[in-house]
This record gives sequence, structure tokens and C-alpha cells, in this order.
Amino acid sequence: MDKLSKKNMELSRLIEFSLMGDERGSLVAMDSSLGVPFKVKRAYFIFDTKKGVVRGCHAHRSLHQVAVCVSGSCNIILDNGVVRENIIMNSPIIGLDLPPMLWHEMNNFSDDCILLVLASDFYDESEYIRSYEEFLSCIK
Ligand code: T46
Repeated sequence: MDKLSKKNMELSRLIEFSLMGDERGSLVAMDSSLGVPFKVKRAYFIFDTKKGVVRGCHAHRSLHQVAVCVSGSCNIILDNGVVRENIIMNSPIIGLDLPPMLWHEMNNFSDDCILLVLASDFYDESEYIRSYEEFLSCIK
């Protein structure tokens, strides 16, 4: 695949996890043997996001993540510098792959939204690209 076709392909890669349930309720497990494309070193979740807030607005140099909206809904916008794609996150069994060097923004959080994120490494602020101009020059 040449560079141009790669840049124009669909950006979102969704991972469907298995829903395990019984009469007591539901359970979803996530690890590298169940669809997460890396060994999970860190997990965090975003909740209680105020109305109108936009989060994210960065890319990661080498961090790989998977986001799952385990409650409520929100939008995640993916941007590779050429294509922008808006993904509606509203299922606790669907993970969105967030590979390195993919700009992402989150908005339109419902009051009950809990966005769980699994990450391939520990938190490191120097690993973030928080300027869109810098992101564009890095992916050239
Ligand atoms: C991402 C999207 C989806 C920590 O101290 N440790 C952590 O593991 C994380 C993730 C954040 N923080 C601190 C850094 C900031 O002071 O928590 C504060 C909020 O982080 P940030 O403004 O980066 O949050 P978001 O929602 O813009 O971005 C987060 C993740 O940081 C980011 O990696 O991909 O969610």
C-alpha cells in the first residue's frame, strides 16, 4: 500500500469484546489475548465531564491505547492529518484502537459517560504531541 492510500483509508479500528453474562448481570474482560493489541500497563477512566468540554486534542509519539465507553456515550474524532473521522462511542463491548501518531479529540460527553482507556505504557507527558502544527510536521 502506498503512502497516499494509507493516509486516505478509514481511520477507525474497532475491537469487539465478548459479553459474558448470566442471571446476575454482565461482565466484559479485556486483555492482550482478548483483542487488545498490546500488553496493558496502565488503565484510567474519564468521567463526570462537564457539558461542552473537549478533551484529548493530542497524539502520542509511541503510546498505544484502546478506549471503551463503558457507560453513556461520547464522540471521539480521529485525525491522521489528511482524514478526520467522528466515532460515536456508546457500547461497553466496543473498543476503539488509538495507535501512536493519531490525533484524537473527545467531545459530546453524556452526563453518565465513563470512558475507560487501556494503555501500553506508563504516563509520560513528554510522549504527548499537544500542538496540531507539530503533529502535522511529525507525520510528513
Ligand atoms: C488520551 C485521552 C484519550 C496523569 O497524571 N496520569 C495519567 O495516566 C493520565 C492519563 C493523565 N494524568 C494527568 C495529566 C493531566 O494533569 O491528568 C490530567 C488530565 O490529563 P489530560 O489533560 O491529558 O486528559 P485528556 O482527557 O485530555 O487525555 C486523556 C489522556 O491523557 C490521553 O493520553 O489519549 O485521554
